[in-house]
Amino acid sequence: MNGVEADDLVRRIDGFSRQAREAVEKARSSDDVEALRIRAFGRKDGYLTACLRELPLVRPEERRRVGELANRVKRELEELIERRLTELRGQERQAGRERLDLTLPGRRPALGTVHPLTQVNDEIVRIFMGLGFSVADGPEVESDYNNFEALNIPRDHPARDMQDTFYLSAETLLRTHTSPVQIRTMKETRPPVRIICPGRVYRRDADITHSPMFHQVEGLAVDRGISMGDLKGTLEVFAREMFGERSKIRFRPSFFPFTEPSAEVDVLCFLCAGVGCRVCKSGWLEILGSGMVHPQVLRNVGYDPEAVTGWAFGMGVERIAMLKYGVDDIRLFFENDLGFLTQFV
Ligand code: 2NM
Repeated sequence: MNGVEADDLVRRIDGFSRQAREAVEKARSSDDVEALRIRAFGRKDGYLTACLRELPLVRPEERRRVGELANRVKRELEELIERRLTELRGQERQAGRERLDLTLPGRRPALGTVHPLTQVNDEIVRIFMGLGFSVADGPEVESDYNNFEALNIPRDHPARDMQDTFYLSAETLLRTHTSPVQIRTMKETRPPVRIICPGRVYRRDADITHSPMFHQVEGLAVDRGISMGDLKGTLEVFAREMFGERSKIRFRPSFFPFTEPSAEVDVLCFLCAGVGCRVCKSGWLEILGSGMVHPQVLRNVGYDPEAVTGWAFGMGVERIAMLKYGVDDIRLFFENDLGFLTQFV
């Protein structure tokens, strides 16, 4: 076998070492560095591997010098490669985290829908605002006086039973209707008064058509010469706007302690036009209660029933919504089931 010149081998190792260091420093990716590692140390074709394989061919007295050089270059290059790999992998991890593809379609946020009770409430309010009514509100925790006494509901009236009212103490309760807002307004302001009072009310009652908390809109008009004819005309406009152009209403005599005379108001069924169907049965749908404000109620708020008259009405928002949308269980409005709620777009 031919010998190998020690100096020649040293020159090749030194030359490779310089080139390899420069290439590792300049490498732009960890993959490039891995490729350099294989070019240097690969078992088959690695440059330094090949140089070390030639070592036995160097004259014995020079082998040690060349061998030490080769091993130092190998150690130092390995260290350099390790350092550079750590550095580049760190940069690549960071860049991966920050990479954004701006051409991807955005994630659509789920949009909410307006609750059907809110829709119906807002529609009722809108109609009466168009007729010149103002919105009034008041507390849900009320005095027994404003909720009952002022409204001419005597101590022994059935509506006073613990069955119906959530009492907080002997004198305070959760309002059972929004009428106390009207009492407050009348006590504070002189006629003319034209207000509607939307809001939550509470009654001890729960089945498929009753919820312990529900919503009402009550209306009130007080002025000189206000008549039942004004009430009927106002409610006709309301019915046409709420239930359609061809709506008809009728008054049925009724009784409330706070109105005299009193009437329940029905709308001709908008589904079957009065023929009789699953929803209306008789052809008419009861939508609200109303009447001329009782003279005693007017006196209770400091009005003179000889000088002014007024009418009032009250309706349940849930009831109107159930009729309008054909919902047969009031609890659906309070379960927050999106399958139900998203049907009211
Ligand atoms: C109803 C029916 C009839 C009503 C009366 C009053 C007040 F305060 F003026 F006396 N507010 N609301 C009234 C009248 C409410 O609900 C079925």
